[in-house]
Amino acid sequence: MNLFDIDPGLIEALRAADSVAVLTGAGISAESKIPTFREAMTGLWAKYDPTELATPQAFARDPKLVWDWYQWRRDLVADAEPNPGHRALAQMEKLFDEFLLITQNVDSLHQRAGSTKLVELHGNIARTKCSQDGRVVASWPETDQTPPPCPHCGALLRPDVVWFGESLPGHALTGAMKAASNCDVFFSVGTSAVVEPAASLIYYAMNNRAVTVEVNPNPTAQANMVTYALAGPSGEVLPQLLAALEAAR
Ligand code: BV8
Repeated sequence: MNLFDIDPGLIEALRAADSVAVLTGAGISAESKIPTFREAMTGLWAKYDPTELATPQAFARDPKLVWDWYQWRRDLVADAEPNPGHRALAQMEKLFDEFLLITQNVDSLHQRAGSTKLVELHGNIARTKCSQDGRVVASWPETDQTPPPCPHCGALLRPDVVWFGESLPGHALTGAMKAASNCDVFFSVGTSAVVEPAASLIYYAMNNRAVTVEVNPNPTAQANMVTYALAGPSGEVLPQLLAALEAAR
């Protein structure tokens, strides 16, 4: 993907924009060597379907299996570094009066890249909470029990992420919907745009007549309705977009 591939119309729209919203999915962390959600099931986990494993039912049925899966993913995330795509978005937030990064990812890589104007729609794998009262637990006594018991009430601890069938954090979803409804340019980066309600945020932007942009090496079902479909890896496309924007300012 070369600089000239980025349509001057998109640069013009960004130059004129007061408000930008960006939705990201697992694809933006692919170049940080974190497998995307559907690829995540490699090796030991190849025989499980993530949409089956990331559920309250799976945790009730086999809490150790689910806890161990998240431990495996925590280790993947701990070894990962933000990539140029994460860093470009951290820069982009400084260029607009209003900017919100809406991530479906639970890997903290946006925060580690320096993004501050951010909502996490699906929680964060680094946080652990009590499965009974939802209270976040920062530490617990050493135990050979897996999952460990909550130090406050003894119920099982679980990752502080949103499982399928669970509601999203109200403040995060409200903030995301507001940003999508009011933005001049909406980006959908590294997401297969399948999981709801995140996948519907683009419609709020379109209803507000925003310019919409997809960044994905594999066009999604939404590719034929966006204003610009940038078919490339976000770790290359976003830095080039940022360079073109800064050159035009
Ligand atoms: C809910 C945390 C209300 C856990 C995750 C309509 C309305 C409401 C709900 C539903 C609905 N229809 C269906 C539902 C139910 C369900 C749902 O959406 N099901 C799907 C399977 C159809 N939704 C829910 O349950 C949500 N809750 O709506 O609450 C409610 C309450 C009670 C009862 C009913 C409803 C909760 C959903 C949240 C689930 N939790 N994560 C964890 O991580 O373990 S979802 C998880 O999967 C991720 O967070 C992410 O959201 C999703 C994976 O999607 P992507 O991020 O897009 O990743 P994917 O691998 O799919 O795609 C990667 C993309 O990157 C690809 O396109 C690829 O081409 C691209 N790519 C690859 N390399 C690169 C790249 N792009 C750029 N650069 C690269 N280098």
